[in-house]
Amino acid sequence: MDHDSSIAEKVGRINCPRGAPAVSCPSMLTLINTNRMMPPIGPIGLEYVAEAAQDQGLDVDVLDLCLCSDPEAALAGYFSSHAAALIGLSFRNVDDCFWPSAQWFVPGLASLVERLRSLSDAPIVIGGVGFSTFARRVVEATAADFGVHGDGEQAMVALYRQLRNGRAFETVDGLLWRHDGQIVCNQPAWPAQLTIPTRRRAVDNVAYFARGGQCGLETKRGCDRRCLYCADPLAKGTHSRMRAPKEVADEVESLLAQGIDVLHTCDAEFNIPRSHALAVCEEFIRRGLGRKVQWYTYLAVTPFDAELAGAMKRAGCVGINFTGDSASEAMLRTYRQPHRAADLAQAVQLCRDNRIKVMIDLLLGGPGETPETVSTTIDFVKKIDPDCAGASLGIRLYPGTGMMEMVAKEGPLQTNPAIRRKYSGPCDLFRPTFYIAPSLGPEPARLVKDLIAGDQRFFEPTQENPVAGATDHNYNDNSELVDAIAQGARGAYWDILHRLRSA
Ligand code: B12
Ligand code: SF4
Repeated sequence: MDHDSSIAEKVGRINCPRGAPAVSCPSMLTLINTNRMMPPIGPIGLEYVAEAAQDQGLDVDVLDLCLCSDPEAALAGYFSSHAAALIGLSFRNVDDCFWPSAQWFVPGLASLVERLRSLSDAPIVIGGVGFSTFARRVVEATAADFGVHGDGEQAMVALYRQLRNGRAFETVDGLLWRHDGQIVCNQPAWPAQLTIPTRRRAVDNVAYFARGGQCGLETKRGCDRRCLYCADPLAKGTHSRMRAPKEVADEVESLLAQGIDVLHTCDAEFNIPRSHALAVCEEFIRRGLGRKVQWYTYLAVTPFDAELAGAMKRAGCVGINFTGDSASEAMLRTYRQPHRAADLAQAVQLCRDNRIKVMIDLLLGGPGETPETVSTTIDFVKKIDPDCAGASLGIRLYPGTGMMEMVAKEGPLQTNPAIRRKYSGPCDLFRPTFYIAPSLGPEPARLVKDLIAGDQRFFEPTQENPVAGATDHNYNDNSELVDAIAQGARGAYWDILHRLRSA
């Protein structure tokens, strides 16, 4: 379906008086989805922000560049007839975190900001999970007026109001703003209890379901663990912040009412904490949602037990992607994972017992990884027999993580043989920069492939010089997935790829 046939199709008007000419709304908050990766993932963060702003009485337009075949024409068309008071851009992915693809999206965002300056005088604010990982750097690189680190629902409304009246920007949680030529960064608030609108009408979720094969929803934000490499606690908060199970179930019903019945959670890990995961499942079961919806989720390997697995199955869970990382005792300790290889085996068995499909995400090549530890992991995973295992090779380095403290002890980044990157000049973590333990040799992907030895349950790492036609589990512009979804496939991408391979 081509959504470019008329501007009205690309712009979700969610709070303008019916029939009023658009230019009569100079108070408009215009929110733009900048993520055009295919298959398309709905901009759920932007949607929550839009509906929260609407609930606070703001006039909101959502301009979704992902659903346009010609974004430039969509932008020009929109701003020729609409006057925005404030423009908000969502920036989900700074890069694709996938070595050796290593695609960086900041230059595209900077060009978009520049183009918007030529179309509108409205101030520009950027937010999103990718944004929050590198907030100051993104504001600097794009010359945006503002940024929001962390939750956007309250911050966006607060910024909008301060722009209209008062300009007390220091009162807006998580705001980045300019003062006397400096960028000032307010602390994010990380509210303990999350209350988010549940309507899910601000973006065209039906189109996302048709083209993306599933839609997201969140049950919680943040994470209280500190896995060595992970930036989630920095971007989303250092504690789990929960939504009421009733609210989550209401949202599932809103999506079901639109014909969307395959979902993917957007929590860091659904089972942290376990009690909340169970409470969400119980609410789904109480409402009979388990018979109407199928959902996939990310889970930490522990806590996971028969009671939780059974409740998840009855609540509609059909697939779990475990943050397995490794099955080598040494590597699990290095990654600061609380689980052990035996927990992985039990997790797979519990999924089998409950007929839940199971994927294990591996993270190969971290500090101290050797051919022997990789071999231990791959052999163990083969033995415990999940449906799929993602053999990711190369760890994306983020400032502020334990990984960076560890890597710093190895000496300067610039001369560290473990660093892999596709750009020249000084090492800069803002750009896609990866770590692969040098002891895996000059061709680490080859080594991992040889150990996998053609086992179809594994998604192999991409080689540094990929051969034409090679397929992988990078979801960045993955035409295999795009085609399968167009032909009706639904589900988590690993499950769709697995089904394609097994066909
Ligand atoms: C679930 C998930 C997936 C699922 C998505 C399922 C679905 N239907 O949504 C799947 C598996 C498909 C997936 C795929 C990918 N993902 Co992913 N994913 C996530 C995860 C766990 C949740 C994202 C999410 O929706 N969060 C919930 C929403 C509500 O939060 P939010 O977007 O942050 O929005 C809030 C704020 O940021 C802010 N906000 C958002 N927009 C705006 C705009 C304005 C103006 C303002 C003021 C505020 C604001 O307000 C919102 C509400 O408070 C995140 C990690 C995380 N914990 O967030 C990774 C994450 C976003 N993914 C990531 C990556 C790299 C990818 C892939 C590129 C991987 C790949 N190579 O295949 C693809 C990209 C797919 C695509 N088309 O974009 C990275 C991005 C890191 C980076 N360097 O930028 C993350 C951060 C994980 C990580 N740490 O590595 N992903
Ligand atoms: S990898 Fe998962 S459990 Fe570990 S810190 Fe990140 S989100 Fe939390």
